[in-house]
Amino acid sequence: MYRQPKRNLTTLGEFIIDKQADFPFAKGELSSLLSDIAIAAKIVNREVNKAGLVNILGEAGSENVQGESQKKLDVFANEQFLAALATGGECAGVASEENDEIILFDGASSSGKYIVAIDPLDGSSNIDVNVSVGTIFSIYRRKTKNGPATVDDFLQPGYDQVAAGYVVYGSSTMLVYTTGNGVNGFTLDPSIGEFCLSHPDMRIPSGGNIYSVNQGNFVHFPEGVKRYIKSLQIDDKANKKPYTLRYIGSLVSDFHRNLIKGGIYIYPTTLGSPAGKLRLMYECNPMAMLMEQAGGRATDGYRNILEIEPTDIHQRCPLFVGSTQMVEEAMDYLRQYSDAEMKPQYANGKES
Ligand code: AHM
Repeated sequence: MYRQPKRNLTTLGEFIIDKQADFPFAKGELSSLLSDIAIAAKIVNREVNKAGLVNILGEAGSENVQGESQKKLDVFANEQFLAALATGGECAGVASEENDEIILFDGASSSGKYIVAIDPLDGSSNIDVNVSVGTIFSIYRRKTKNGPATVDDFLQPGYDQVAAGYVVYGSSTMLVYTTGNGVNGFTLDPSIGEFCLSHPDMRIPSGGNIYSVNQGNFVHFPEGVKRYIKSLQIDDKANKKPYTLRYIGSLVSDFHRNLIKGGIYIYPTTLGSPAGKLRLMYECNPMAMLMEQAGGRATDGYRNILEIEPTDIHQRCPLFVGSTQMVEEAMDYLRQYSDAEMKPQYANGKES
């Protein structure tokens, strides 16, 4: 008789199918969508890994919607994710950092149940110096039932996300995702070409001693943020201060480290960017869902990120995300020291 050998390895594909069994009426569309994203991520990973070897570095000669020059890998990553989602049939359209307007798919995909917001290659200024970059994605059930999706299908608050995740192309490549039932991390084993479960049920420590912020902008920060940062730098051994500053400038990498070790990532409003720098729909919302699912917090300094009603697919938003105690302490400083003008300027739904 065949004796099945003990196998400790769970691939992402097996895990997704296994989880789908928890929902007897699920038709497997979300599972397929996640698998499509994972396949595109492997292709992007292959190119990121050889970025120094082939002639793929440098400007692609075009500008993205934010007026930033695009690197070739941004363009490549965008194309890969769009192609994977367009052919999968479950996704009706995509809002991408690289495209001014939403992209709507035709054929069978036009009636797909889901829409995706994505930053195909976040932190792309780090590519040509061999520093980790990432992909961030957010999945919603579309609101309209028939016909092509509309912009309104995309403008849903973060609490309506059905899944969110990121891929970090780092010293090893990981895909971390949630469908609202905890956070699980998978490391790509290049020898078999599979993401394998390596970080089950990820939980962020409630406190930490790492803070991540672009301190070069300190002079332009709200008073509350300045005072909070100063409070982390005092000599106070009993409270493990001064804390450690770690800032890669690649949201996915900074987030990933803080998720594992405990810490806070801050990108506040600044004098020059009164609504912050990061994008609500494909940077802040997915990270906020992941962080809440891992037991942490994500706010704009005053309110929960996931409650914000978006009015524009490329809307900006300040971000305070990480260990609950740290985020709440930062919010206390903002409430105490920052006057109303420094609140993010989209209170009436409009970014200024
Ligand atoms: P990008 O989409 O142009 O890559 O910008 C997003 C990145 C984040 O990954 C990172 O946390 C932040 O911008 C860094 O900004 P700064 O250079 O202003 O500190």
